[in-house]
Amino acid sequence: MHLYDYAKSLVLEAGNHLRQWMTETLDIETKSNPNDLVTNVDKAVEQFLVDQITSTYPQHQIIGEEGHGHDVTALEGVTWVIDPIDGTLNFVHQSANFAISVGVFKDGKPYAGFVYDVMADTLYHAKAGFGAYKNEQLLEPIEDTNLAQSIVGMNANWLAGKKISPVLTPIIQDSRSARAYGSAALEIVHVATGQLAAYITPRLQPWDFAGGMIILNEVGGIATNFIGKPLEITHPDSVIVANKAVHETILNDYMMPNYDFLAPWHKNYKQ
Ligand code: 2AM
Ligand code: CA
Repeated sequence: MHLYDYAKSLVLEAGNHLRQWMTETLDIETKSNPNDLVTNVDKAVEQFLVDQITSTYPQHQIIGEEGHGHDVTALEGVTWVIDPIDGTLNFVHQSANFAISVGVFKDGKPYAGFVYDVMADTLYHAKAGFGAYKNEQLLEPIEDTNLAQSIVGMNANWLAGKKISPVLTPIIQDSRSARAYGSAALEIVHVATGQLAAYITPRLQPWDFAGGMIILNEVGGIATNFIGKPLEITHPDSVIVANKAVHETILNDYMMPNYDFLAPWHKNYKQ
């Protein structure tokens, strides 16, 4: 079977298991802090994906949120970047609004992206160079907007007294309104469908953005960090994803004037 078709079937199969497993016992643990949760289902979905991929393609590399391949630096061959549940807090508190996110890279270059909104049964998918789809529907290229007429995705926690709020608050003030969905992968595909004009967040891991970024590329969306550098799957980064015009406005008018504050912000990302 073709790698793209294999990956697409695998993501859907993982979603089927997930819907079944979430009806069984849920064990919740904390990770880095009391609000950073992981469940037995996150771990089981990642293990399922890893077991399937390694038995089919033993030579492929896998980077996964729940422990696989965090030390991967060389990107020769095929690399899968997996988040078994993006939006774990939504999974735990809402039993909805979370996604399985998978990005597949060949020699470090985007090959295919999948973001599966499991409870809505909506699969966003793209093979690089062949367009992006929401289920069977081809997505149109996204249109430019003005920030003043744009809805911007941003998690309100970043605005609530955090050091970076002086940089981010003016963007929200100058936009039409802000929204927060709680799953970076879903917010990125909402930019790809045009439902959001931008999604901005000061820190994401590669598995949060890898799948969505490949889908976004296919509809002409732009993804960089806060100082205009491309996102890479070997390290975490700040993220601006947006249509071309809004991306340019956010980067040039709001981020670059704060360059001296923002450049050191990224230093401790490469640990
Ligand atoms: P998660 O659910 O897999 O943890 C919430 O705003 C979004 O940001 C989710 O996609 C969440 O992923 C991600 N996220 C939350 N805290 C994060 C952190 N400290 N670093 C990177 N990503 C984070
Ligand atoms: Ca995640």
